[in-house]
Amino acid sequence: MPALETVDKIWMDGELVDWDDAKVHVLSHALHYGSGVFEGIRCYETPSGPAVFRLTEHMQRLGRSAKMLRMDAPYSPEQLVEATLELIRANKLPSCYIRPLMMRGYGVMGLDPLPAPVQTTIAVWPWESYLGEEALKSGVDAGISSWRQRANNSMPPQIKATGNYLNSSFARMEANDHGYAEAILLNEAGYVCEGTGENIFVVRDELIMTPPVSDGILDGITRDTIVALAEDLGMDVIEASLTRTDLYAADEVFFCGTAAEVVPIRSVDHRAIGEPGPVTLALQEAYFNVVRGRDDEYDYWLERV
Ligand code: PPE
Repeated sequence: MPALETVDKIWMDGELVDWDDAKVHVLSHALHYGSGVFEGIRCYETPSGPAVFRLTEHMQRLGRSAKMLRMDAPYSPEQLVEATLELIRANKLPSCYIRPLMMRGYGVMGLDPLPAPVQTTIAVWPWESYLGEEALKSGVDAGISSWRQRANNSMPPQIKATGNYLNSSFARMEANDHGYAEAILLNEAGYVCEGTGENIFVVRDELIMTPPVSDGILDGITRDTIVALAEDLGMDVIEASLTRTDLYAADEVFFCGTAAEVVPIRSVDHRAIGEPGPVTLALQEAYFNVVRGRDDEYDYWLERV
């Protein structure tokens, strides 16, 4: 695992600070109690310069996550969009991953987060596809986790809260131990939810299926993009609760997410799915065309730096 590739500046509450100076206190509330919300966004090189994919929608989701934690967001989505574009310009990056974070900071301890101040940061860095370039081409082996997905009434999966990801980390460590590239989490009822950092799609008999948000998943922006692109390509997409058997019996299965992009799954629990299939490859190509500014129809999803 390569170390993080550093850049010049990080945005902290309205200031651009040097990368090495972007620090918080060890008694920051979020470090102890997971009281933070975040986003993952990507900026791609396009023929008309760097552009951020669905930036406003990511910042709106951050606002919804903050609301769930009863954080009064100190910055509006529009202000965070501007801050992000300014930061990418300042770091002179042609493409990058973007990580906004809104967290309960330093000042009080104890479980009630409300008295703790809210701190907002945005960091950017060059980040290759999360599961690797080879994964995009050849697919990955995935395994169903023995850990269950966080539940709607304990740690709502629909929001991107930092504390939620302890659950993802349990599953990811176990998957690595078993030789899988990624885990697939089921909810307590046994239905398929998602990967540790990706949504999931299943293809069988030319029908594309993905779990509904109510089964306990993040309402992914890449997921939404894939649904739109599939419909454009004349493919049928439905939301359906899926069992592990639906995964084993699938013609194709793939993950999608901002960091991971669109990744074919070639086996689940040692049951072969096969080489990346035609639907996955068509959607992967369509996705890269959109994010890289090669599809005019979706130009409105690109926010230019
Ligand atoms: N589910 C989870 C649990 C998740 O974390 C992500 C994003 C998705 C689905 C896909 O959502 P979207 O990016 O809106 O399509 N995970 C982010 C963080 C990954 C990480 O490991 O860090 C991401 O992809 O940026």
